[in-house]
Amino acid sequence: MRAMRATWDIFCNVVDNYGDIGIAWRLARGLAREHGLAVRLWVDDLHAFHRIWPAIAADAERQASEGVTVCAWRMPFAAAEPAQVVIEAFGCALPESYLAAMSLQAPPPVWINLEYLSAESWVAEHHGLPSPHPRLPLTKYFFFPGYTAGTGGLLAEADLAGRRAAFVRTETGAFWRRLGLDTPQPGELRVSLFAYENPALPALLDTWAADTRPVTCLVPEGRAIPQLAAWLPVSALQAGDEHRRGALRLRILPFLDQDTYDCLLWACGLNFVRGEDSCVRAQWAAHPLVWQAYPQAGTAHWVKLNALLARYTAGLDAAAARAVADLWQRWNGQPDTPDMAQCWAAWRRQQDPIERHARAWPERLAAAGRLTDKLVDFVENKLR
Ligand code: TRH
Repeated sequence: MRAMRATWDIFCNVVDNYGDIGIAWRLARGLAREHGLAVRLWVDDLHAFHRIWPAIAADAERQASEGVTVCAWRMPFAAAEPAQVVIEAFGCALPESYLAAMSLQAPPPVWINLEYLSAESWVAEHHGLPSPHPRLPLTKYFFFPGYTAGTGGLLAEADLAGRRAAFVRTETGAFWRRLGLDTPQPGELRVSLFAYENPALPALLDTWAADTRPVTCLVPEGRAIPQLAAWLPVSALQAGDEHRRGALRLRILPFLDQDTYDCLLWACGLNFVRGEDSCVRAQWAAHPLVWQAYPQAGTAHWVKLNALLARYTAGLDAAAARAVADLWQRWNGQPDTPDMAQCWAAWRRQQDPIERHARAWPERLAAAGRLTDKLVDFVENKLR
C-alpha cells in the first residue's frame, strides 16, 4: 500500500488561540491538494476554525472544504472506521473508542503525533522516535517540525514563493484598497501587529509615535486590542477604527482569513507575529519580523525564542544581529535588554541589512524541507 492511496485522519483539539487549528488546517489542505490524499480533519472547536477560514460552518457535523472532509469532533465519539494514517496534532489524545478501533485494524494505522515547532537542537534527535502504546498493539511516532534537514521541516505550500512573488509584483495596491487603505507613502513603514497581551506594547507605541518617519500599524482584531485602547486612550476599538498619535497611525483590521493574513504579511514592511504558525509565515514572507513566543511556565519560551534568534541572525553582521536580538528579547520581556526606545533606534539604524537578510532568508529556510512532503515520505516508509 502506498501513502498516496491511503486515507488520513487528522485530530485537532483547539486548546486556545488559533495555532492548533491554523497548523492542522494548513497541513490538511496541503496533503489533500498537493498529495491527492483523502483527508478527514476532526476539530473540536469549529468556531475557532470559522475565524481563520470563514467558509467553515460552525454548526455542521460534516462538511467539505478545499478537498478536505471536516468533521466535528464531539464526545462521546461516534464510531468511525479509522483511517490508515492517523495524525494526532499536539498530543491532543485520541478518543478511547477510536484508539480501540485502530488496534483492531490489520495492519494497524500509522499513528503520528505532530509536535510543536522549535528551533532547539534537540529536535532533530527526537524526530521520528517511536513510542509503543502501554496496552494496545499500536506504536505512536513523534514527528517534529523544525529548521534543519534532520527534522520534519516546515509547513509551506509548493507554490508559496511563486504566489508571494506574483502578489508583490502586481497585487499589493489592490490589496491595500481592499482593506480600505492607501498605498504606503515614501518613507512610511507599514507594520502588522499580531500579539498576546504584552507589557512591552505601550513603550513600543510611544516609540513609534516619536519616530521621525511615519509608522502605520495594522492590527487584526484580537487579544492586543484592550491594551491599544488603554494606551490611546479610548473606551473601545473595532475593525475600521483609526487613530493618530505623532508619527504613528494605528488602524484596526477585521480578523482576516488565513490566506488574506498571508497577504498582509507579504505587503507589510515589518511583521510582529506570535506563537508558531504566523512566525513561520512571516519568515516565508521575506520581510523583517519580531516574534512573540507563546508564553510558557517559567522561561521555557525564552529558550525557544533564543534558539530561533540564534538561527535567524546567523549570517547577519554583529550590529544588525544585536539589533534584531535586542528588539525580540525586549518584546518578550527578557531582562538585561536595552529599553524599547533604544531597541527601536538600533533596529532603525540596521533596517537595510535586516531587510536584505529577510529577503534572502526563505532560501535558507527551504533547506529544512517541506513538512507535508516529509510527512508523506515518513508514512510511506512505515507502510512499506
Ligand atoms: O494563535 P496563536 O497564538 O497560536 C498559538 C501557538 O501556535 C502556540 O504555539 C500554541 O501552543 C498555542 O496557540 C496553543 O498563533 P499562531 O500559531 O501564529 O496561529 C495563528 C493562526 O491564525 C495562524 O494560522 C494565522 C491565523 N490568522 C488568521 O487566519 N487571520 C488573522 O487575522 C490572524 C492575525 C491570524
